Amino acid sequence: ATNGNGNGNGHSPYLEDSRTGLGVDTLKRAIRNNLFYVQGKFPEIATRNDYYMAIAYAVRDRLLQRWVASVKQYIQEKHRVVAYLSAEYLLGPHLANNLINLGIYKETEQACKELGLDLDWLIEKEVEPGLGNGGLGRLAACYMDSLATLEVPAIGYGIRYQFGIFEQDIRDGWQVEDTDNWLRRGNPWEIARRELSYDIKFGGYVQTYLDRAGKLCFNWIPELVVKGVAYDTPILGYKVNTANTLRLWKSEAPHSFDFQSFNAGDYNSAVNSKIICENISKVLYPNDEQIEGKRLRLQQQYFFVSCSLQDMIGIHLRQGEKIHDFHKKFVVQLNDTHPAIGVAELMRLLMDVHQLEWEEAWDITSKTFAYTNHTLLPEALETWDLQLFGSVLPRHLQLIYEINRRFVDYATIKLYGNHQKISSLSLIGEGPRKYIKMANLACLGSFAINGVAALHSELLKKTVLKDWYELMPHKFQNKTNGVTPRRWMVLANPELTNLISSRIGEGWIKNLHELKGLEPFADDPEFRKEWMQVKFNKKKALAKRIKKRLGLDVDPNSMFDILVKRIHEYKRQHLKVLHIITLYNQIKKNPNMDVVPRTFIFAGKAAPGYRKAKLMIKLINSVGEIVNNDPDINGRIKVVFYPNYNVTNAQKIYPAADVSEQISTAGKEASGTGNMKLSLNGALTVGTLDGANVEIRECVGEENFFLFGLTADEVAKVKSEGYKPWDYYSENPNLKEVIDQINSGYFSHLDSKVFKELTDSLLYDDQYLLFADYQSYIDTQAKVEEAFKDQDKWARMSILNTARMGKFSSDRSIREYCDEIWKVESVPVTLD
Ligand code: GPK
Repeated sequence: ATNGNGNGNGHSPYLEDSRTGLGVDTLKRAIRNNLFYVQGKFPEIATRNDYYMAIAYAVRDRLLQRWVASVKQYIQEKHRVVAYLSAEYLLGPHLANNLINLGIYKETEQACKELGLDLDWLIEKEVEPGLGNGGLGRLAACYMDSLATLEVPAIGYGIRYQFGIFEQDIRDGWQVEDTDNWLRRGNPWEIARRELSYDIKFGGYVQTYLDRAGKLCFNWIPELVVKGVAYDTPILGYKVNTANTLRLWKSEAPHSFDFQSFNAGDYNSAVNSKIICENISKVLYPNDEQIEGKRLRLQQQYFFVSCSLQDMIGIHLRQGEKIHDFHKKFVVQLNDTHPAIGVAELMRLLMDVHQLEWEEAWDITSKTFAYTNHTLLPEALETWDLQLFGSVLPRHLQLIYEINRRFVDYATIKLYGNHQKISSLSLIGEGPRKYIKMANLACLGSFAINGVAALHSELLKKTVLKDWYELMPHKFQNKTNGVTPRRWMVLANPELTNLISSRIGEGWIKNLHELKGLEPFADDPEFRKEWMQVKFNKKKALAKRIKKRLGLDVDPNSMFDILVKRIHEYKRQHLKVLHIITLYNQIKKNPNMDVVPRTFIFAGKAAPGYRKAKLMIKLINSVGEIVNNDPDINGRIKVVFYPNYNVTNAQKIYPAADVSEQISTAGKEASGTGNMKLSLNGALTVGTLDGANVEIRECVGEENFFLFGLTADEVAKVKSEGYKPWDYYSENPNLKEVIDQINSGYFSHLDSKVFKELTDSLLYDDQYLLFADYQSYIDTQAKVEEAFKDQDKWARMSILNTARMGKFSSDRSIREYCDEIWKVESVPVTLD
């Protein structure tokens, strides 16, 4: 059998030389050369990292050939380009992915073998760039992969954080954070473009004056100037020659830095200012769906957006084009509101730097941007204190006032004195303190606005963006998220990839709809056997990791029931805990009962300042401690919290899942993408009708999906009628027992206070309706258990489930963005 790793590539012919050749011998020579000439080592003294670097540089040479060809062609042929602006890119390790996309995994494995090296062993230790928090950042990474694979000219712009998402450790059941020093051993995948840099201003004030022609001009005198330097990483498509650019900005002190204080002998303050400059790209904010209204965060956003827009304008003008046509060259996608300041910044650049008049500048700006919303949670909608905003970006505050003045004039006529609506649409919020509403800036400044799953896009129109929808319905679209099958199948699960390809060929890797061809094999007993054997092997491999990392024995024959994602109340990891305790109590009361052995696996990070989320982690571990060591349970149920959930670990977890838990309160999860990766890898979903779960269920069939809980409409209704969690508690003896047990200190060495904050918030508030969904969840889990008893039937369901996941490729999502928002076309790249 072949898999997607083999070199069945359709590359155009090229010269085979030592820096570009894809054959085993050439690769071997390249690795040896790099060890000597790049690392300065010979085999006797080379470390694992030296070898990793030697291979990485060999691969990079091959990427560069395609990258240079792509850039050359884009410049010569002046294609329209997508600029994806995102504060986060959760890329995951590069090496294996690049080998797969180059089509030389097998060859490299062989070359390593002949050199006495184990490629998998080298890949294992690669540090991943964790430049994102969760779904939003990972989506950006999947989209970069699909853009390149679909041969669409694109640049991803972002921040080169020196420290990415923190590393999570668990001590005494609590999350402990450690810094992510991902660059400490160097990064072979990036190229620093020292010559590509821009000055970014902060603070100060704005001078107003009349020029000789009597025109009103604005001169921003900053308090601080920072230099942004480009660091480029090539992003290669799957078995194509297209290699796009991910351009991340690093902040530095400008060259001429604070010469005055230096000359005046104030060396300390000169050094201090240098540190202030470097601080801007120092660290990723570890909050997911919770805003942090800090000055530095606003500075980060403006920093990368200004660098990026100046870069785009530079590219455009260097091609000999006119500034007036900027929107024809670039379409700029805003990944959430984090880069929304771009609307005001492009106005500034067009007017203050390129001398356009307001009307034309606004015309260009509002034809350039499109905005993706990723959440309905009100606490995630970005606002900036107006005073703070003005002190960081005084010129932009003026521009936003003027944008708003013109808009409110328009709205006042359109909405005929509906003051409430007008004030809700205003870019500026009133109250004890005024604030800037970034979502409103994004909506007004964009020609398209989209949600990330069908339900989410509908709810946007009915709730948080209702007024915008009514005023500008033509802007609203849906683009259901997707995930790249290259990383999440070919790379993470080569065994399943091989099995699938052995029956339907490899076409599905680029056209996921072809998975449909697997459907008939659900009736083939031999195929079912092989399918379950792959799953079993992946479970065994994960069990081994769990043993190694946590010293815990888990049985690969048990059901692997998996809940992995950021820890958040709305995602309801604690509902899963209520289920586990319920099951535990059942067994305790009836130790001989016939129970399907289950391993509950959790993983995910909590924002360091999010107390309840951290308490949820502690609860999971505390329950695990009791359950895992109770002789009455005798290993039949196990609870695992796998530390430091990241892309690397996710790649090991998804393929081992029997059950995928997608249990958010309906209406709260915008889409979810872990749901897609798990299902694609053959896990059956237990889920609410939330986010993309709705569409997954439609595709895989309701008979292959374990549905529970209130719908989004029902949630809204229950809340509006005055939800009383206490009633559910007092009327449901099992639920009451579970809550009382947690409160008694049963899981916390008789300390009854540890979880009080959590249980109180459930008993007296329960914003996310755990109690309302509890019984339905328990009943559904009983059905899961019944279904799992019939392994042959389970295999059939699992195969059909995967076979029907074709819609959820990020290739499909990106195709839709290209056709319906960006209006860009594929440009096949040829190597010369
Ligand atoms: C949404 F608003 C945010 C955010 O700040 N971070 C983040 O990861 C997620 N998201 C949603 O929660 C997911 O439902 C969604 O699949 C993902 O963004 C990508 O759209």
